[in-house]
Amino acid sequence: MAYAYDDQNIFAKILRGEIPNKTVLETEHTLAFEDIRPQAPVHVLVIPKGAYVTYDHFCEAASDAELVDFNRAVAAVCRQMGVTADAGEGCRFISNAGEHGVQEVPHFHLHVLGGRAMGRMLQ
Ligand code: IU
Repeated sequence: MAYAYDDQNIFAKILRGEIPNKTVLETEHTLAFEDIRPQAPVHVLVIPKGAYVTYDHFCEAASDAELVDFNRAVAAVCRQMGVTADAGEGCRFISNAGEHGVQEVPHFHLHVLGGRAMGRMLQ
């Protein structure tokens, strides 16, 4: 099996500029924007500009430049939003994948959630 990317998904449309977004940060290979249904005071989605479906797909298929750019962008978003665990109160990173992960949008995205205590997820 190989990942098939649906270029009609909503984040592909955002990346093509067909749908507006509230951009938090943009780099060569990465876009970060506010989630439209925020689950916390800080709820930013960080996405690669490339056509990747899930986190593992991104890790498998992206170039080193894309991987580094994405991860540095995540760190920059956390700094910018004040949710690092050193200067701020920390945050939660989530990425849903596929059916069991209950992924709604089939373009890889990392949720950065902060600004409130998240509660324990794993027991
Ligand atoms: P998920 O990880 O695929 O389950 O989450 C998709 C997220 O994308 C979810 O938090 C939505 O609120 C968010 N979102 C958005 O920010 N803009 C949109 O146009 C749509 C979904 I559709």
